[in-house]
Amino acid sequence: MKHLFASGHTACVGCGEVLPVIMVVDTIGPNAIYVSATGCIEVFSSRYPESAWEVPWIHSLFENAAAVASGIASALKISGRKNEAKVVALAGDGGTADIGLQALSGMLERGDDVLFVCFDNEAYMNTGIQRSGSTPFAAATTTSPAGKLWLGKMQRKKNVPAIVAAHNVPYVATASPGYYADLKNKVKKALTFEGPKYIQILSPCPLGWRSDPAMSVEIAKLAVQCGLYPLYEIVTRSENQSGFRGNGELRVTIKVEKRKPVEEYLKLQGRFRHLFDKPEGKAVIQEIQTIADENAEKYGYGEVAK
Ligand SMILES: Cc1ncc(C[n+]2csc(CCOP(=O)(O)OP(=O)(O)O)c2C)c(N)n1
Ligand SMILES: [Mg+2]
Repeated sequence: MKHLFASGHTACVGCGEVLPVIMVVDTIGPNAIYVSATGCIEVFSSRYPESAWEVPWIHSLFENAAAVASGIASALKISGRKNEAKVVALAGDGGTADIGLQALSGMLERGDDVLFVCFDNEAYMNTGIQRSGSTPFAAATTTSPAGKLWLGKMQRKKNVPAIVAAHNVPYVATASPGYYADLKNKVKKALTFEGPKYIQILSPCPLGWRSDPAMSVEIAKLAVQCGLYPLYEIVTRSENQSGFRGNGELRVTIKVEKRKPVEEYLKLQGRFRHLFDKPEGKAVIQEIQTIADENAEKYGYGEVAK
């Protein structure tokens, strides 16, 4: 099969971000126009004078992928060509949760016909692993280091899917490259709705997470299985092309009956190593377990398997 995102790109070995990019692009097919915010995706796909994109693609700024995508959607609408191409915005977690949040909120509130996909590698990776609003609690980054005063990031991860859902848009989902069928279903389903759609995909980064490049898919699975990255969708009361109408409730798509302890996920990543090396780390791991336990209660996941 010929991929619409071609080989020869410059993503790192084991990159857990290029993998879901390929999954998303192949699922959507050729009739789409893509907008990439500045970030790893733009950098590894478009080293001048080459491009990995076999479909129309525009690079925007770090902060305005949603605004550029809105403009394209409006242009298609006004020229009577809106059925010819889907408009898809791609951004990292920094370009979504932090600097791009204002443009994203505007796009959502106006109801523009765009699928916005956030590739959540949980830091600003392209510029050297700086913390973002989406970096999880206690992860070490270059701007939330582990040392005498700090044990990694002191704040919890921002819940962007909940912020998006608060705009009452047709479709919101989380996904993981560890669950390809689920990810594909969500992309397909999202595109059956007119208006703004949002999918946030966990994207393991061997460089920034200091993990084994061969383990990216396994880590993407473990995040779900320990309850730290629950997979769900929220369909609002809007109706899709086939007459399907959501009830606005959150639906868990990957159920986890027996949860893994968070240690199993954390210990594979150097960004959490200080929690195992320092005596104070034990209480922090317990705090992370509490976050997973709270998620389990909220999303109906089972107990931790002993
Ligand atoms: C206004 C502005 N500030 C800072 C930058 C530098 N910059 C480019 S990409 C980036 C981080 C991107 O992080 P993220 O959106 O998470 O994508 P990733 O690289 O992790 O895939 C930064 C800080 C910029 N391009 N524009
Ligand atoms: Mg990032």
